[in-house]
Amino acid sequence: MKIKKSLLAVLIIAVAMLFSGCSKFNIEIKDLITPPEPTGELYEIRQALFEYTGPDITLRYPKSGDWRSAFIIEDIDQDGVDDVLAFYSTISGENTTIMHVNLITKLEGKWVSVSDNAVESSAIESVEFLDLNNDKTPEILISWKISSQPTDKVSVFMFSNGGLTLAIQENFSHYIPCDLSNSDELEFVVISSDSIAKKSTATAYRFEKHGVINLGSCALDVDVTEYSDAVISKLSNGKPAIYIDAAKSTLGTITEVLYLSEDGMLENVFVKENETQNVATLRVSTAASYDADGDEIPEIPILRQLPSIRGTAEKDILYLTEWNKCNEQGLAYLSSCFMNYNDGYSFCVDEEWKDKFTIARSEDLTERVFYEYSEDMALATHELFRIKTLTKDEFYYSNKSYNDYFEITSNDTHIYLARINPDNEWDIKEQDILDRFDFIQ
Ligand SMILES: [Ca+2]
Ligand SMILES: [Ca+2]
Ligand SMILES: [Ca+2]
Repeated sequence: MKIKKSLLAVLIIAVAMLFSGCSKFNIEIKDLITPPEPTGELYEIRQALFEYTGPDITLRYPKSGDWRSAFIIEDIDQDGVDDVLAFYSTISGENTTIMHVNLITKLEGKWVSVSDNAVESSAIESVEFLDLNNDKTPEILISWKISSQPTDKVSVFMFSNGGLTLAIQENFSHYIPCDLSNSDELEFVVISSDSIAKKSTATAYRFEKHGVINLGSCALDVDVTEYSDAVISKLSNGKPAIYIDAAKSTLGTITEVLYLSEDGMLENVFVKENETQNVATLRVSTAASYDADGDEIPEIPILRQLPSIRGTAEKDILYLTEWNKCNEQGLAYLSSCFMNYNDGYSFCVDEEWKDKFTIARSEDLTERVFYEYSEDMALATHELFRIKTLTKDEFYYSNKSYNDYFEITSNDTHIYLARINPDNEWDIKEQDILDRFDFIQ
């Protein structure tokens, strides 16, 4: 009954405020209905935090990731006793928000705060647990939002002897835990890109049993506007490497490739010391690196413009993609393919075809027409073959006949047809088309 009465009182005040229009009651309803006080263990944990901090704190909740609570209760070192990470903020003298992570642990049956780490930041983005040094106790990765800076900050804490030790704290655009050295311990690569200061670097660390080793930094392209997710793979010689596609504003796309050199230092294949641009991998499109030959290692695309026989409008210009493997020296040519990302297929061409053909779109855009072409041909008129993409509905229910086409393949939604010019001078056969066609995965 008592509960009902107090709820009624809250409602009366809330309704009165809604209709009063009086600005001096600048209180929101959420301030009047406070969440229930925790009981039992959580109450004792909260009290342990307040004993350390005093009452003037705000509990904070990680904004993304798997761990979203202000109190993460987890037996981090698996000694049978729960450990608690508590997140809160305070305001410092100049109205600066300071985020804290507080470690609370149970000593002789009583919860007590044992360490506190503070970072000037506006929010806690995420918390992650990952065993970087392979000692069976996870390291604690915390991302902090820094509202005054273009990049966020990541802290890595090691949990040892019942306390938290700050191992590294860096501004970052991406961080990539990966094994670059084929060892038990993971390397931890931090990509830090500051477009205002025009400085981009990657720094690698190795987490060992009792500490961290800095494996050096290397330059990255300074004009990158956005990084894609990193792909952890290998160079063509089998050495572990990280591939990161990145957009360079309107200029196109590049791929940064990072690995550890023979002396164990971080290297970028395409941006050497004192360089600022990744020139070798720049392509005027959004084409991503892609495993073009199925060996589970990405290849890097370089685009070659095909002669346009329709005009110079953007829609009339098509490209042949050269796929390249990557080794420590740079790019190594693999193959040339026409990539139709729109329709989801690739068509790879023979070396002897190069510079002797071009491709045009049909008027209705469903076809790509391959022509014999050479520079002394004023106009490509010798059609070799064409590839057509149709939805299954278009194919089965339209009045059009495709009797002079043959089916290359189909998937759940589309059917892929080809028509060979019977007068083509290259003696192209159906099997030649089938052998070179593939879906883009
Ligand atoms: Ca524990
Ligand atoms: Ca560990
Ligand atoms: Ca590959």
